Amino acid sequence: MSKKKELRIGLIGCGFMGRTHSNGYRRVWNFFPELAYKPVLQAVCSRSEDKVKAFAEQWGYASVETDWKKLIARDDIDAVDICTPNNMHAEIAIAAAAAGKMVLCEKPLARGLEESRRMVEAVEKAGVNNTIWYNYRRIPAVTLAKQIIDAGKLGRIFHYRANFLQDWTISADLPQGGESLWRMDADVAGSGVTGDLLAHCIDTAIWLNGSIKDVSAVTETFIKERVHQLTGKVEKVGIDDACIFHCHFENGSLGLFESTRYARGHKALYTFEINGEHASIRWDLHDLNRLEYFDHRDESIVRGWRSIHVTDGDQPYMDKWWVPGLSIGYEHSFIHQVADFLKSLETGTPCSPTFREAYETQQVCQAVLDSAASANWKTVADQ
Ligand code: SOE
Repeated sequence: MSKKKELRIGLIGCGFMGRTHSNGYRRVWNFFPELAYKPVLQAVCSRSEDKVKAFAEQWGYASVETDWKKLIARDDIDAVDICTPNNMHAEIAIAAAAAGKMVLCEKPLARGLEESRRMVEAVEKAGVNNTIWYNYRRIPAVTLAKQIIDAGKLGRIFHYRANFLQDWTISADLPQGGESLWRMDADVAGSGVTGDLLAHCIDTAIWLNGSIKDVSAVTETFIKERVHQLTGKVEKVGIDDACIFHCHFENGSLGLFESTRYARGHKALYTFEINGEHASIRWDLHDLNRLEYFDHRDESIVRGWRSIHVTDGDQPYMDKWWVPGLSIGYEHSFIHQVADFLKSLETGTPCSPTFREAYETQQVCQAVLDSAASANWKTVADQ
């Protein structure tokens, strides 16, 4: 008989992110057996009864709901996990917090700052545990980058560069809106690549290199009108298809960020490079177990970029997996996030990024969008 404490999960939304999170809940206790808490897949909710029943069967949820308000009202749910489109995050999170549930919410926190503020207030007022799924922090090579920077190995940091490139919206025939293409609909998503992709880059950047002070951005919407799936009419496209911004970090370094859904050949290429006084590091999602490191203090005859295959038990999270030399994948970052959330319940420390921490990413996103709209520099703290 298990002595673990149960954390009964109520998942809302069963799309792509519902799958990644469910996989995390299912696998965590096989690989993190020391944790005191064990997730229990108590209920899943989606408006379509057929869809939610099939999802529950596939992933092992004990029950289904078709109305998220009913799921939140249940007294056999401890934590609500929000995997809906962005326009539902605020309403669900605020109601869940008011009902005393812990809240885990898929990124970005919300569509904009007003919703984000209300969400932070709600979880803090209710005193419930909360976190946002910025999963890339928990890829071992990225976590190792954090350890290297915090150990001071790079020295003073001069440059932070990040890209997130995709190519899935190039066709002018692609409609906007509706269930599968809500990321193309500004009313539902809040923004385009800024909130969807750059938000990841900004979260990682703040975590690795500290706060961003001010930004100057340009955005472009290459295809101005598209058929809307819900209305059947040709409607103006409100999202940013591409966004480039540069910035000052509070530590004095310069940042350069680019994201687009129009980079033919790139499906999900997230990369970053950081250049410091003594050393540089770079990382690439397509080779996610590798961290590249250059240290100028190495003896000159062997100086060069080191390719660190992050699979050793001494490296972050890797003592939990196979044996040194064997790689893990994208899905493991979500398993690590579940493990860290469960650990945070045991230790009583917040699971980063909390809603409040993710609010700073929202402020940067807003400054970026405002800067692009006004063709002016924007100060993040003014948002
Ligand atoms: C968009 O295509 C997307 O799925 C994002 O919504 C995710 O957050 C990102 O990790 C991968 O790309």
